[in-house]
Order: sequence, then structure tokens, then C-alpha cells
Amino acid sequence: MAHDGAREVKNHFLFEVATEVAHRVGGIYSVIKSKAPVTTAEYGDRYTLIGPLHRESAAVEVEELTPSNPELRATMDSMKDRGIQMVYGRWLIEGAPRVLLIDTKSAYNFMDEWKADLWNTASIPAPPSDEETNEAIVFGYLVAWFLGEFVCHEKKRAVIAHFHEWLAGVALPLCKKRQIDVTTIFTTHATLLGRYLCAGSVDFYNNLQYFDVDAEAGKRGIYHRYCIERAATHSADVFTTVSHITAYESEHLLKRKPDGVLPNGLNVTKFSAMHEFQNLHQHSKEKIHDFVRGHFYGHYDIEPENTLYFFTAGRYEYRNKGVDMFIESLARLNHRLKSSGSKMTVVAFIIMPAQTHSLTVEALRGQAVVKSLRDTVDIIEKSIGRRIFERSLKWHEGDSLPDEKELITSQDRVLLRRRLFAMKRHSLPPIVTHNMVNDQEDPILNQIRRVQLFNHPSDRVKVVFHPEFLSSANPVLPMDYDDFVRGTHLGVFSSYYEPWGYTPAECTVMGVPSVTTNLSGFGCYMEELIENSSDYGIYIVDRRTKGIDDSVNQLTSVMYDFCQKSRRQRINQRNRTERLSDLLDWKRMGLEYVKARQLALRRAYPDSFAGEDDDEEDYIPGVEQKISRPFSVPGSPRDRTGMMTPGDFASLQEGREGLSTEDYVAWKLPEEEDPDDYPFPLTL
Ligand code: G6P
Ligand code: 1S3
Repeated sequence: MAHDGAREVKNHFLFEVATEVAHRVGGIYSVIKSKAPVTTAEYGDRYTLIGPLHRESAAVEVEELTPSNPELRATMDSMKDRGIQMVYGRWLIEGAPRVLLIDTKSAYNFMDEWKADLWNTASIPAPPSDEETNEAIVFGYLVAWFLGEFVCHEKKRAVIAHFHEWLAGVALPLCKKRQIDVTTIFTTHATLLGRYLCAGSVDFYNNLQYFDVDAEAGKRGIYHRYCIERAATHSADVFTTVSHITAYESEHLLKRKPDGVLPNGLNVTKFSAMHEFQNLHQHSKEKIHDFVRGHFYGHYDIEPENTLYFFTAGRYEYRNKGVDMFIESLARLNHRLKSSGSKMTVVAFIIMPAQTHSLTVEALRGQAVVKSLRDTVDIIEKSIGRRIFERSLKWHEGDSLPDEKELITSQDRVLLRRRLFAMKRHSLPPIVTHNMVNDQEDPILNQIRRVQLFNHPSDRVKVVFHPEFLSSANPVLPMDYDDFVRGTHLGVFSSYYEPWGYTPAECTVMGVPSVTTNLSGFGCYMEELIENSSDYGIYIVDRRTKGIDDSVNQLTSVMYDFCQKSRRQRINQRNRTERLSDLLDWKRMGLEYVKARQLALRRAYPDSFAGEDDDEEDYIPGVEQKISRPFSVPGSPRDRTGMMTPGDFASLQEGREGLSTEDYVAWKLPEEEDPDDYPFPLTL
């Protein structure tokens, strides 16, 4: 929508609107939080994030401030005068962006009026019982109200409002209908229909163009939500999504071709010591060993030196996140390891929150008995030390040396025996660490039962299902997620529906190899960019052209081959994986956001760009150059590519006048090192 052109595009304001501002629910929180440093670096206090107020999380995440901008203050005051409560402040994260959190409950008295308006102006129905949609509507009306007021106070400069996901999208058709003088961007991180259709047993990707979208939404009781999502998509000046695969999906299910792809980045931490991440791996792995010792007590036939930790994690979407395939592949891996007589043990963790009552007594007991054993051994160790010392003091030439019979007293033996008896166990080590609300019907547990991975001593693959997000305050597995990931050897994310997929990307920046699929945004992104991504610890399973059985076999082979690697090979591979981090850094990825904003300004205020080239319309071209195989892989050319940015395969235009892109760096693969030069011992 072109506006009257009176606003200055230079030094424009940016509002980013999402329901997960200072409130973690899922992936969008990761996007806006990790992106904050680059966006605040570019905008300073011209950037404000807007979200619904959740008092509990705001109390810990936000420090309240009075806005210094008079137009913002005036806007907030006028809304407060009408009874709307809000909190403005600094989000206490890196980058410290300003946030405006609006209390939707303080506007619920307007809900019926707004629902009627939504129906009259946009023909979007709103059933009374869908609370999530009620929230989305009230929040959307509040945001439109805010933006409308703000541009009445701030008359000089342009305003960009960038909305994430349908839940924050109701304001988009309102901005358009009311002709509010802002330019808008809508980024979808998934489509509602895509998520629902994939969760059922539908051949989604081969039928994308044939779905009767209204009927499918109606059948699933989400027609009204779908209407909001579609209205948001079509009302935005610029429509984007997070990956090419979701761009294709959006085109068919939302009926608008995205203007470009904004892949998700991460805020990459660089350690001053190059190999610090390897040391951290070792340190975190020790903590996982501690958990395993407790969990498997009584059947502890595991040698830490020959044990590999695999894991999957994420929101509990059994089929979409590929847990079905992971478990089936683990069963096949178990069979292959057993029949080849492998000495390796794989402990596979599934970290997915489900409804639980509490930790199981057995899980707590496991950690407790091992702790008692450790305490007892410590006591015995100290008393042996004391006795050796005393005995040595009294030693004369010709005396015999102290032997072990004298050193371990009968009292020590009794103590130890008592601990050993406490460790007797008649049942197998449990699969799940918590009491599940719906144990009998839980899809993960049922799949594990079906493939009979019961942690039997003969099994080379053991399974632990932790149906709760990790936390260092947890008494059984006291580790935060990042620490845990660092300690593992391989992340496995065999998703069927995954618009982007932060989990494998997080593994990459921590130097942990991972498996993903060519149905995930991240997998496709890496496949496009890297010639032989498995050399870099990015394994991509084909779920697009292969049947499910072949895909399962491929995943099994990836895991089996990984088990054949020597420690030295694993260390090398982790180094290569970690070297890809810069590729995923917001410093680079954020450039696409810059381009999207630039395009939004150009569309709304074309007069401000008069005289410049107008080639904005090219749509998602392909990658021009790939990162070649690593130097250390024999027989590969060393034709490094330089200067690659995500813009090499997105459509949006480079920042021009009024936008500086100097914060964003071009990416170059770091030099490969000789593993023999590592400043730490390689324990082979
Ligand atoms: C890191 C540590 C090494 C350790 C290795 C174990 O690289 O710096 O000291 O030997 O991890 O690797 P692994 O793959 O066996 O866990
Ligand atoms: C979505 O969250 P999800 O796990 O439901 O958004 C994330 C952030 O863009 C994305 O990484 C993920 O693939 C999507 O599925």
C-alpha cells in the first residue's frame, strides 16, 4: 500500500510484534531474543518490541522504565486513560531492547465489540470458546489502536511494524482497513494448516497444491484461525517466512507467494580460547555420565569410554518432530550394533515436555543410591589415606609395606556391602523419568514398547525419555539445556514438519554434530550451502524423495556409521561443525531482515526511493556457490567461497539509503587447523 510519501524513511521507527516477547513459549522467543543485539545495534531506541503482558515472566525479564520518546509516552498515556494497562521497559537480555507489554485482560470488556468489528470489516468469524483466538483478537486490536495513535503523534518519520505469526497478526488487516500510516511485514514461522495436516497421516508435500484449504481448515475446527492467518498474509506490505520449504507451503496454503525468506539466526558466543567448546563438551559429558550412573544403577553395564549420547528435543509433536522415525531407527541401530558385536553403547535421550505428575520415585532413588555409594566410597577413601599415612609414619627399614587387607577395615566392608545391597534392582532401568498423566496412550512410550527398547542389559541402545524441559534445578538431571547439548555427541531431529528447526542449528554453534532432514528449513538451508554437509557434522536424511522405510534405514546408517568413528574422528568433526557457527550468526542472517524492512519502506513510500533501481520483485533465486568439502577430507578441492550472505538466495533487496548494513558481516569459512596442534590431549 503506497502512502502519501510525506514521512521520512531515514531514522524510521521499528516495532516488532509477537506473542513471545519476554515470554517463552517456543521458537519465536528464540528468534526475537537472539536477534535483539543486532537489531538494537542498528536501531537503538527507535526499536520497540510489542507483546501481550504476562506478569510473571515480565517480573523477572523486564525492568520498567518511563519512555524517553514523547510520542510514545503520549500514545501510552492516551491508551492508559481508556483503562488499558501496559508495562514499558528494558528486556533484560543481551542488546537490552525496549519492550511494550500490553495487558490484554484490561481490554476484555471491548472483546465483543471488536469481534463484531472483525466480522464486519474482515469477515473473520470468532467462536466464543477459543481462548487462544480471543487473546489474538484483543491483542491485535490493541496493537492496531497503539499504532494508529502513535502515527498521529509521530508525524514526521516512517514506521515499520513487523508481525510474527498469526497469533500476532490480527492487527494487520486492521492497519490496512483503517489506512494507518505504517508499513507492515508479516513473517510466518509455520502455517496452521501445514502443522495440522502433517500431524495426521497425509502425504503433505506431494499434495500441497491440491488441498481444499477452507474445507481442510473447517474439518479441523480451525477455520477462524486460518482466516486470521490468511488475512494477515494478504494485508501485509511484505510477506515473508523462515525457509524456502515453508515459502512453498505458504504459497499453496495461504495463497500468497512470500516476498522473501528470513532464515533464523543465533547469537553466536565466541570463546577466546579456540578449543574451549571441546573442554566444555568433556565437562558436560561428565555430568551426563553422573545421571546415567544413577539411572542405570543395578544394570550398569555401560563403559563411559565407549558410550555415546544421542538426543532429540523440542515441542512434543510426535510425528512432526520425527520422534516416530527416531525410535524406529534406534531399534534398528540396536539390532545392527548387537549383531556386529560392537562394544559401543548409545544412550538416546528424548527431551519433550508432556503432561506429568512428578518425577518417578525410581528416578529419584537411582540418583540417591549412587550418591550414597559415592559418599561411602569417599569416606572409605579418606580413612584408607589416613591409615596409609599413619602406617607410613611408623615404618622402619625391613618392615613390609601396608597391604590392602590391613587398609580396608571390616567396618568399611560392612558399610560398602550395605550400599551394594541397596543397589540391587529386580526391574530394568526405566525408560521415563516422570510419572506420565497418560502413560498408556503416550505415543512416544507406545512406540518404545512396540520396538521393545526396554533398556535390557543386552541392548546396545538404551533410551531415556525425559518429558520435561531440562533445568539445572532438576534433582535427577540437573543441567540446563545448553549444557546438556554440549555434553552429547549427536542431536537427531528427523522432522517431517519443521519450517526452520532451531535444535540442529543450536547443536551446530555448540560444535555438536546433528541429523536433520530435507523437510526442515535448516536442513535445506545447509544442504544448499555446503557441498557435503555430513563432513561438517550436518547429516541430512532424505524424507522428501524416499519412502519412510528407506529414510529410517538411512537414519540408522548415519547413526551406525557415527558409532564407528574413533574419538579422534569425533573431535575433528566437532571442530568442523563449530566452524560453521558464523554461518548461522544473526550478524549475517539479520541482513535478510534489513532487506525486508527496506522493501516495506519502498513499497509504502516509493517517492522516497525515486531514481533508484526498482528490481524488487525477483523471488527466491538459488544459491550461486557452495562451501566445498573440508580440507581434511581426502581428494576434495579446496575452492573456498568467500563473501556469501544469506542474500545469495533470498529475494529481498539490499539496504540502501537510510539503512546501514555495516553491522552485518560477509561470511568466510575459517581456516582449518591441524588436529595435531590442538592444545589439549587427544585421549584415543
Ligand atoms: C573433548 C576434550 C577431550 C576429550 C574429548 C572426548 O575434545 O577436549 O579431552 O578426550 O572431548 O570426546 P568424545 O567424543 O569421546 O566425547
Ligand atoms: C516454529 O516453531 P515450531 O517448533 O512450532 O518456529 C520456529 C522459529 O521460527 C522454527 O524454528 C520451527 O521450525 C517452527 O516450528
